[in-house]
Amino acid sequence: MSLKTMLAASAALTALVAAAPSAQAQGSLTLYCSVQEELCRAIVTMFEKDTGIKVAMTRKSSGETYAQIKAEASNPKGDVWWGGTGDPHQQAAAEDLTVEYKSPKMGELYDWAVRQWEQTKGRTVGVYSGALGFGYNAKLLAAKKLPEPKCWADLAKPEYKDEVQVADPNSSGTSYTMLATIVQVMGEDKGFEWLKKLHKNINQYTKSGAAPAKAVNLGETTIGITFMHDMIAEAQLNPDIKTVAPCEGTGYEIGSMSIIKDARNLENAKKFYDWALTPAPQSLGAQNKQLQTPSNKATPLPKMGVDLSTTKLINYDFAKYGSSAERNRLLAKWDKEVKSQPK
Ligand code: S7P
Repeated sequence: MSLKTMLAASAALTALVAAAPSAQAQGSLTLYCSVQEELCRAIVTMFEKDTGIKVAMTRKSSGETYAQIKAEASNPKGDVWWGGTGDPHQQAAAEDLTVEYKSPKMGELYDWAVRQWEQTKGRTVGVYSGALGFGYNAKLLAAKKLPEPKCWADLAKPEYKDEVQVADPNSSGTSYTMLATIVQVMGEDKGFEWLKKLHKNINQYTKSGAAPAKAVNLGETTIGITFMHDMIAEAQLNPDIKTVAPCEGTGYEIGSMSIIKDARNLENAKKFYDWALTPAPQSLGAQNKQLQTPSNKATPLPKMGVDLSTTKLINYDFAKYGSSAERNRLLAKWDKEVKSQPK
């Protein structure tokens, strides 16, 4: 190779390196992610590619992530908490575990996402929403000669003994949404009576909220209580799965995002926050069979997702059920009066 060719090649290489975002130069970000693993990974890959910022990601359920951030409060290790139900994000905001931030992207979001931000004085913002429901494996139901459940009330009937699966509300945001929904639909006394009867029908309290949908698909349980979008995702793989919007009406989540207080990589946390509110990353849900409704108005709605405008939703009181006092009280009551009871 001649000297001229070598110099030209070296100049081209220098230009290429300067143009590509370098992970080294852009620094890093520690992300706590509370949706399903596939979507967490897809988010990380796209963000690293778009920005050159290297991401260390941990996936945990919503309640678990909240507990981790609280436990790490004197020495925070995470920068951003992305996804997971809104209630524990609200609790983290109320307990000063997360910080206020106003993204320039706020104007592009649906009102429900902005309301989440306003209610927490700027400490958490809506990234998607989704309605709670349940689903069943129609083949198993028919084989067991069981009637089709249509309402929350049905799930507590004795004929469904050991046929229902739901997550533990301490670890799972999905299941806490169920607990808060039932209390709002039935009133607290009747709601806890229902939860005690349901307890007799539960074959397993899982750690993760979406696990019962996978178990319905595999035939490990006849009925599973999850967000409807998680059940629909499994129904795409197994046509025997039927998804139900409960007849009494149902609660819903504002899946949220927060910046952790004393984040070590605050500037990169803000970059991630702004980026995560744009349509390209918000479209990754639909591409990864995660069918929540994204919060940026310009993001296409997932084709198979739940139309929230036609679903019978309750007027979920996010301020009350996301408050520390109420969430702690309800979980402690559920542990004492429901989970610890014999079946
Ligand atoms: O699978 C997506 C999703 O349903 O999971 C999130 C959930 O909080 C994480 O699971 P846990 O119930 O185990 O906390 C929801 O926010 C999201 O829609």
